[in-house]
Amino acid sequence: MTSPLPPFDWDIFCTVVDNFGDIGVTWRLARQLKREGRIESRGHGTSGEATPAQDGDMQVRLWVDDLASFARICPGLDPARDGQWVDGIYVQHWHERLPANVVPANVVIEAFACELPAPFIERMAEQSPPPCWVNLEYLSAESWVEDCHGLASPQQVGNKRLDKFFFFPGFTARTGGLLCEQGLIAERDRWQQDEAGLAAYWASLDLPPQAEHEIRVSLFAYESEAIRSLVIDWQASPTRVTLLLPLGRAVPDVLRGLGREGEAVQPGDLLRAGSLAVKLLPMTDQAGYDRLLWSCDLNLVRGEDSFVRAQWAARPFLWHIYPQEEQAHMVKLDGFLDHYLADLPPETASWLRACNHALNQGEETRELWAQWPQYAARWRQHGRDWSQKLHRDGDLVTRLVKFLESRI
Ligand code: TRH
Repeated sequence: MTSPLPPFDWDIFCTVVDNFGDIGVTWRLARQLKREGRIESRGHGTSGEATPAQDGDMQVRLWVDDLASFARICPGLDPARDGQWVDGIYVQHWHERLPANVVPANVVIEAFACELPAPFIERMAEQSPPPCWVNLEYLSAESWVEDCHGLASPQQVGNKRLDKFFFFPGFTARTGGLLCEQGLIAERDRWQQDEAGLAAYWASLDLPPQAEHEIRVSLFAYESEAIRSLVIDWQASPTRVTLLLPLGRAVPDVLRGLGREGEAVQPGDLLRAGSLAVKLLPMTDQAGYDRLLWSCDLNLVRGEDSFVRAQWAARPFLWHIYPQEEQAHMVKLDGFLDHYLADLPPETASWLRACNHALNQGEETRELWAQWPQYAARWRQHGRDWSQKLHRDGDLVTRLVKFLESRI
């Protein structure tokens, strides 16, 4: 017999548009809300019996339309099941038919403007009081975000009016901030200071400890000619470079740079050419990916969630932004760089901007990479300063809870 479901505190709806970002963000959000998402003025909290929630934890249900993609970053998930508990979160496969007698949670989040099912909205309107309804938007550093963050959009449902609130992640105090779990920064610091632990980590990937002057780079990006170009530069580098490469869309460009176009590769393979060693990695869960970012000297990241995690890694990173029509993404990239580079000397800032542009526009990197030794130390320090600055105004879940408390 299956156990009855508890009343839920949070419902999160996610459609997987493509890749792993939509599910990456919502899965991370779900787990953080479970631990840190208590809203003081409301909540049925922990009344469920046969559920894995621990005392004080919130009950969170995550609705996902594509469980196969989700399973790539969550090995514990069974894509064949309609409903299941994973890490204390109830994961519900979201398809056309809603489960019978579904009761909406106190707070309902639609991620990235995915449309909630009409019957579910009707159930929301039947609740008294109705749930808080939040649309969690994509992350952008553009200035208009501050004006739109927190706005309500009235929705007529039958004869009831429900407000839907727009919640924008962002980089300033007047936005919703960035996802960052409590304790993450301390855990990162411990990891980065633990030399024996780092050596054990590299050994677990079949790699020796990092040599003096060796550069370790992780690469999780989209297709780009700049990657082929960097791989050529790294082969000719005066110092050793090790590239950590999770299997994915950037692999063909790396192979072209190595002159091994079209070769079949698999996780665990180690390819050597000149000063460069390329280690192919499997995709891991999100915690494993964090550890990779924390361990490298430079991280090439993409989309939204890996981009944010690279900032919490406090190390140099380049952002391959999700491409949009008519180069709209370049405006967003520059919007971010305006913030990120604001405190750097102009020469360093313009080099860093050029590196990001080169990755995104698929340009030659030889002259830019040649300047790495000149800027690397300053950039590394900047990574730490930037992560501290971002953390100062509070993380997204703290801000979301405060926002909802002020509206209930
Ligand atoms: O995968 P992305 O490119 O995702 C997206 C989506 O395409 C989305 O539609 C788009 O709107 C958005 O980008 C901007 O990049 P992202 O956001 O970095 O997500 C990758 C996730 O995968 C992130 O949560 C980290 C995770 N990951 C792992 O868990 N393990 C791994 O080994 C790796 C490499 C990544």
